Parts: sequence; C-alpha cells; structure tokens
Amino acid sequence: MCGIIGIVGQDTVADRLIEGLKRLEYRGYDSSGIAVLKDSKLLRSRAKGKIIALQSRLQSHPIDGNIGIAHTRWATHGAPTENNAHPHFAGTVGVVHNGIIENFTALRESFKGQREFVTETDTEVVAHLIDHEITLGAEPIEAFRKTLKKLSGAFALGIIIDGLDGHIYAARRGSPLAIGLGDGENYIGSDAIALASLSRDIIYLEEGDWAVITQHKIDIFDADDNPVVRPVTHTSGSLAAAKKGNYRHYMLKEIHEQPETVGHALTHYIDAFNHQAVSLEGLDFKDVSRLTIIACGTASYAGHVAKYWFEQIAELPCEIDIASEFRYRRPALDTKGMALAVSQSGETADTLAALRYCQSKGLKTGALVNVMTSTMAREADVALPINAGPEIGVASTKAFTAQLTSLLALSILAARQRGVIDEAREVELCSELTQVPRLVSEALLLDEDIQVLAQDLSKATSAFYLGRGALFPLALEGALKLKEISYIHAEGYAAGELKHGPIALIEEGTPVIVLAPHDELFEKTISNMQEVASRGARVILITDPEGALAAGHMADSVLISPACAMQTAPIVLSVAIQLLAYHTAVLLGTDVDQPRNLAKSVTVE
Ligand code: HGA
Repeated sequence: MCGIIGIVGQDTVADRLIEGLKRLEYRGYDSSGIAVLKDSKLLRSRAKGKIIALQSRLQSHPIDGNIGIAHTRWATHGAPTENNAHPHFAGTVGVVHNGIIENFTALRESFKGQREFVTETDTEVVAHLIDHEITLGAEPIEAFRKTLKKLSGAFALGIIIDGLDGHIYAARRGSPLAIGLGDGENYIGSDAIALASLSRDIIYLEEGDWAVITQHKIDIFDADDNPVVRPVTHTSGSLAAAKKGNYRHYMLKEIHEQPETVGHALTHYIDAFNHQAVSLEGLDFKDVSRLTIIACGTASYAGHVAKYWFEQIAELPCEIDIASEFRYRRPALDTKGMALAVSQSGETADTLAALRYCQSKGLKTGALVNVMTSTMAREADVALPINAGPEIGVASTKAFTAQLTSLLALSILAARQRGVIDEAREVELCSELTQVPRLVSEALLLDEDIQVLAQDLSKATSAFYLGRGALFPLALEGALKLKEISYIHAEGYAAGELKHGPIALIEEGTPVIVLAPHDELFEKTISNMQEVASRGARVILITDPEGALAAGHMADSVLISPACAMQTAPIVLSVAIQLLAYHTAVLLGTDVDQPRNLAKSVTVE
C-alpha cells in the first residue's frame, strides 16, 4: 500500500518516475505525485486519482530534474485529495512515505504556534521535523537521523532536500523499501517490481535501516546508526514482464495463467515423477504439536482450507487466525508448535507482526509467499515460495490457487513426516495433485457459461455462497471476490449454519451460489440448497458431473466443473467463483483491476 520510487540520476527523471509509479499503482491509487530538484529548487506536481491524471498534469505543466521522488497513495490519514497527496513539503524538505506515523498528533502539537500544517496527513510532520532540525543548524544527514528517532509507527521514507542536488535519504521501519543499483545512478523503490526497468541489482533495507543515496554511493546505517553492508540480490527479468497482453484486465489474464502457476507451485513441492512430496530443508512437521496459520484476506481463506487438509491428511492440529486479530489477542502458543504466515507479497503488516510475535514466543516459523525477497521470507525460519509470478490485479486469483496448491502439498509432506500415511496413500494424493493444472484448464472452459450467469447476478444487490468442509472457506472467498470487484454485497456461509440466522435474508430471487462437488458431504449440502430454494432463492449450483446428475434439476442453473478428488476440489472450483465475480464486475462496469478503496500488499495495519 502506497508505492514509493526515487531516482538520483545522471539524466532527467520525471518520465522514469512515472513509469515506476505505474508499476506500483497496484499498491494504491487514491492520488499520486512527484517532486524533483531543478537547479537546487524543489518542484512538485500532484493529482487526485490514478497516475494517468498526474501524467496529464505533467504534460500540461512539465517539471523535471536529475533527482526526484514519487508516490502513489492509498490514504490512511486524510482524505484522498490532491492536497493530501505526497510528496509533502515543509521548508526545504520533500517527503514520500509509506506507512503510518503513529505519534503524528503529538509531534504536530509540539510545533503548535511555530509551524503551519497544510494537510491532514500523518506524513507532513516528517518533513517539518527534518526542516526544523536543518533550520536549527543541523547537517541534513543529522537532521534526518534525529527525526527518525522521534518517529513511532511504521514507515518507508524517501526524502529530497532543497539545495542538496545529489542526495536521497531513505529509511525503512515496518514498511518495505529497496535500493536499486545503477550505472552512475541509484534508485529507491517500494519493491523490486517498481525498479524492474531501472535495475536488477537490489539491496533490501532491513528493519530499522536508513540510507543516504547519491549517484555513485550508497551509505547504509542500521537502527543504531552503525554503518552496515547489506547484500545485493540479483532479481530475475520476469518482473519486467508483468504485461496485460491481449487480455482486457490483469485479473482475467491471471485467472487464465492458473494452469501454469499451479504447475509452478507444484514443481517446488511435488516430485511428479515419483509422486512424492518433496522434503524441504529446515521443514519437519514430525514433532510439531500444532500448526498456527496466520494471514489476511484471501490468503486467510487459503489458510482456512489448509486447516482441513492438515487435520484430515496429516492429523496435525491446526488453527487459522486473521493476523490483525491474532497479533493483539495474546494467543497461548505451544513452543513445540509451528507458525505459518501466508501472504502474497510477504509484506502484509499484520501478518508480519503476527509472525514476529510467534518468533518471540519461540515457535518455529515458516512464510508462504510469492515474493521470496520479501520481509517475511527473510525473517521466517523457512521461506516457502508459491511461484505464481507477479500478481497485478488487486483481487487475488492466481496467488490464491498457488497458495492452496502449496499448502495441500505441504500437508502431504507433513502426513509423511508424521507417519500417518503410507507410501501408497502419498502416491495417490500426489498424483491427484499433479492433475490439478489440467483440471484448472478444463475449468476455464466454463467461461462462456459463466458470462451468461453473470447477467442475472449483476442485477442482484446481495448474494450468498454456501459450502461445507474445505469448500466453506471457498464460499467465503467466493463472496469476498464478488464484493471486492463488483461491489455487490455477498456473504459466504457454512451451508449447515445458514438456518441459524441468515436464512432470514433469503427472499424471492436472492442469488445463492452453492459449492457442492459429489463428495461425502454432497447430500448434506444439497439439503441446505433445497432449504434456500424452497424459500425463493435463485440457486446456482457449482458441482461436478456426478453432482449435476444427482441434483442439477433442483437448481436454477448448474455449472459443471471437472470431476476431481475431494482434496483438490477447493483449487479446481476456485476458477468458477473467480470467473463469476469477474464477469459480474465487467457487466457492472467497475474498475476490475483496481477496485475502489482497495490496494494490494497491505503494509499498514
Ligand atoms: N499515512 C500516509 C501513507 C499511507 C500509506 O502508506 N498507505 O498504505 C497517508 O495517509 O498518506
């Protein structure tokens, strides 16, 4: 959330900053802005809304220079107006910020009567603090260092100072920040994607680090102000390849990539030749007393599905908690337990805090992430990739199915390590899993049928998703997808729970999407389907060929997803719920890739 980029260049930077911002737009799109130093003077341009608005502002009123910082915002403090857009200026100082300065009110108060604040943001105070120190006579580096000591909360900062043409000051506490190395120039960016067209040699700042960056030099200091050297990571060129191609939206492209991305996830965890779960260095579930999965949003639903797998396949007690609750509820944890953080970006603030809490309690930790250079991947004892490639659509799709695939494979590994399955069962489970890429591509053939169904759904004001067992969390995910991108109110429910209250909401024509493959819970779910159908619900049954034969006539519409094993059904059925949300949103004309109020990679709590 909120994207930062900065360049200390040997040439003009405005176009390159805009290009970098576009890559970061998935992190926030309330407003954007750039600031440059031109003849030692700070200049800035900002615009409300998407980066395209800033770009046209720059076309009519160009600014440029050889050094600059830029920002795309997801507002936490202050409305998403042009005035609250970053960069924020105070005196000689220009600041871009990702995160929340928690003590900003007290800091603003400390300047009462001395300085005028012109925005509602927490960020503006950072510019004032640095400028204040400079006016008292401090060297800029000293002013920056002293300011960092006064801030509490989470931040990544990029700063340029009037008169100091050659320097960007940067800091990272809580929010991610990377430095890109160039030839005669250097860069900062929220992530390697932002820097993809500028540099592939990246230094990830560590927690508490701050840095002074010039064209030819990068000085990094740790939280105690000691000079430090951080390793340089060479990133792959694939980051630069995040393009929409012929697809109308990134989301649609990412839905269609799933046969491949699920396959990539599988390759890491399953030896498809021998049908075995791959042993992973540092990962042993044998003596683990309890697995605690922590995640937010869609990733938490992947964790919720995995709870069924770890308990049923590996007989490993497993709990799943939403990270924002987990981190503050002071959960009682067993030191023989293991915690697994699940996050696409590996930077989700609440999940990261929950992971650190588990570490502080002595638990072994793992991080299942898409970005292996992320903070979670670096801080957890074991980093586990999902290998989905860059996901640009804000509503997660291919990362979800890659998380599910990885988690199912890990539960098979856990089952073997704990001695609760024999070789034959392991072979059976692994071969079921290796069929998933094919089944997902077959499920994509439902696209046209789903477009037809979406027409009715797009007229609804409210919808329900029902499922049992591991398909209950998939019902939650189906409802979330619909809410996120179509803005239709939707609820996911455990099919057996509906009659304990929410069934009161069912009336003539209420759409109810029932997830019921022909498994051991099929009859039960179909009974629940009939309960809502007899109260006027318009039922869409998502099932497999056998389920369609048995109960298709009881539903208003049927989507026949390919037959698959019970354990893999949550992955295969994901495709139908994603496409249903997608086509509904397209019919409603919403901004599918960048839905309102949302942003990807939630780096604030
Ligand atoms: N608090 C700042 C930055 C917001 C942010 O990082 N969002 O993720 C603001 O509201 O502008």
